Amino acid sequence: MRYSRRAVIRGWLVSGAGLLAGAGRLAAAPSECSEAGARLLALADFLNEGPEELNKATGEELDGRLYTDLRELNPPNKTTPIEHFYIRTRASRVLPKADQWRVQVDGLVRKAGSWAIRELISNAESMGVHLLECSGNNRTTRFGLLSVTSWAGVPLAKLIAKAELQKQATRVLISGFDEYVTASTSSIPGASWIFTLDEITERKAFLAIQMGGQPLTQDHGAPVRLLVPGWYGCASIKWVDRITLVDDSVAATSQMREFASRTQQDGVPQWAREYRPAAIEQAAMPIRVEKWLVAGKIRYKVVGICWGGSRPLKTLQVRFNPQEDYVPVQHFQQTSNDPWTLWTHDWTPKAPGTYLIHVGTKDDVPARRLNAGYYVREVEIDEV
Ligand SMILES: Nc1nc2c(c(=O)[nH]1)N[C@H]1C(S)=C(S)[C@@H](COP(=O)(O)O)O[C@H]1N2
Ligand SMILES: [Mo]
Repeated sequence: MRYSRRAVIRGWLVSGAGLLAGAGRLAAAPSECSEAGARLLALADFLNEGPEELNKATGEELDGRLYTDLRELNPPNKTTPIEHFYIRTRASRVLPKADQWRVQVDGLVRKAGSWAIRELISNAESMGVHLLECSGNNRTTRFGLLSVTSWAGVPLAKLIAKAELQKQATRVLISGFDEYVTASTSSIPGASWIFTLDEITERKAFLAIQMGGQPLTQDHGAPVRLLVPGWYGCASIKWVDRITLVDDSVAATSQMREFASRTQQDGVPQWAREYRPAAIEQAAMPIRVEKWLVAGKIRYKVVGICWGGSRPLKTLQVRFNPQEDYVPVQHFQQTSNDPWTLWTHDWTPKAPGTYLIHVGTKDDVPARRLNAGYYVREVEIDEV
């Protein structure tokens, strides 16, 4: 199928057919089909994924969330609108003011000191487009704890180097402001993570002060947050107020222990040195199933993403229901692992019914969640 804008707009206007759910709320048009007379009829909604409201911040402080509506993602635009970027914890009601904020640098350094926000701003540079995914992202949140945007900030390695490390310094503890008025039902307060100095350099971790071309919002960690590209969000500490150089003898933080199983550790590591990098392994899933009328026939088109991992995939395959065979995803080409890559696949189901869509790869790469069926999504097809 090829695409044109007019067909979609028409398709959008006639939407409302049987399996349509939520499409009317979408601001962005889905992919566009230019075959003569092609018309988008509806979006098939994913089943059994929980009733969460999308693209809207709810709750407060540690229990505050915003789930991104991934169905809106549409090429060539590959980023999440900034007001729809997911939020895993909302700002504290007692967060100190930005003009008094300082980021302290201490521990095993020769020049302990601190940075004011305006000093960080004047050292900020563009940091590129990066994906962030919460390690708790799953079906019950419609996989909406996953977003992409552009970032600006200061490389963490640069700040650390200015403090002049002592010889024993091998790791860095990043801590964020974490005092709240309300008690949480879902999270343990106390946000900090420990990295090796090599991890900081390899991942090009940075202190972000801008996202999507705008100053960070409080919910996203203003006045300053950490971003570790390619790692789960739990390591990207928000409201950073302290950078402490430490050695190999330090214990894992309470935040690291809280997220041990979600970042696929063996048990709950006691020491930072036993903790494996919280890197996102190769992942992929459908984000939208479009129902089209093309030359009098019903056609479906699956739009999806792949992300995570550390080298671009050669193969991506998709299977509809466990009884069917995997087939190669038709329109897939990956050049980089961060941010996500969009793919599409034309699909003609044999009969109405519910289908489990499983995306996988034949490449030999770490992909535990993907291979375990963690990102499988289910759709109902009402006519073929
Ligand atoms: N200080 C602090 N930083 C934090 C958290 C937190 O609760 N407190 N949550 C982490 C988690 S679990 C995730 S997934 C990301 C989410 O960042 P976002 O809300 O800007 O998307 O922030 C991380 N940084
Ligand atoms: Mo998270």
